[in-house]
Amino acid sequence: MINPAYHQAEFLISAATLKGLPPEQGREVAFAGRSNAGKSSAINTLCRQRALARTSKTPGRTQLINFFALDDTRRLVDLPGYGYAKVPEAMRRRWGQLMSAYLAQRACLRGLVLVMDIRHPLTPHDWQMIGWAHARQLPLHVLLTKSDKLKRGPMMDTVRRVARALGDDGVTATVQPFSALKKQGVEDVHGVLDCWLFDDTDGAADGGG
Ligand SMILES: Nc1nc2c(ncn2[C@@H]2O[C@H](COP(=O)(O)OP(=O)(O)O)[C@@H](O)[C@H]2O)c(=O)[nH]1
Ligand SMILES: [Mg+2]
Repeated sequence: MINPAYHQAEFLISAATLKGLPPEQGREVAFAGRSNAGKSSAINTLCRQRALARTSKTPGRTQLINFFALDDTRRLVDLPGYGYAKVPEAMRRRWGQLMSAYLAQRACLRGLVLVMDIRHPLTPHDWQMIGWAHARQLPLHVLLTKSDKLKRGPMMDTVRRVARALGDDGVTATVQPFSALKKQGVEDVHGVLDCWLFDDTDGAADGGG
């Protein structure tokens, strides 16, 4: 059973700078990935909404952090995409500063979902995101999306290969195939998100004081 909160997700705010972030209350989970990897499609699929996070065929235009509220205390965050060749150097630098600061400083951030096209995993920018998450021991879950593009054998080979590459690098992460198109792997992601956003059994304070 999928938590109905996802279905009720609503756009909250877009932030272009750290100053524009919503207050540090409750919990949030961020989605990162290169432009066109399928991040917005994944968020829409997970929330069972068609156009919550806009999906686009012309990537690289926006550098906004988009917040979606599940309820008063829980948010999904669509981070600006990266790796788009035509982005000017100054914009790329600005992206790096914004991402590294957000990932390092955002205390209510409970986990990072890294979305990678299963046909093009682990680009240098992906490793950068992984490094920033690892630096603060932020839980990491990898979605190898567009899994509908591969047959089952190559799909599972890629899942194992990515998991091994992360492990070899000393990174703790869970890895799964996902398809927004075929709705594959949706329940697995929800299991992870529920744990990060809704689970109270770890005794972690929820900013309630
Ligand atoms: N075949 C397939 N295409 C997908 C999937 N997810 C996203 N796409 C397509 O990939 C393109 C980029 O998706 P989008 O969600 O906008 O990527 P974003 O830039 O990471 O937010 C769009 O044309 C989507 O329709 C998927 O699971 N399977
Ligand atoms: Mg997007």
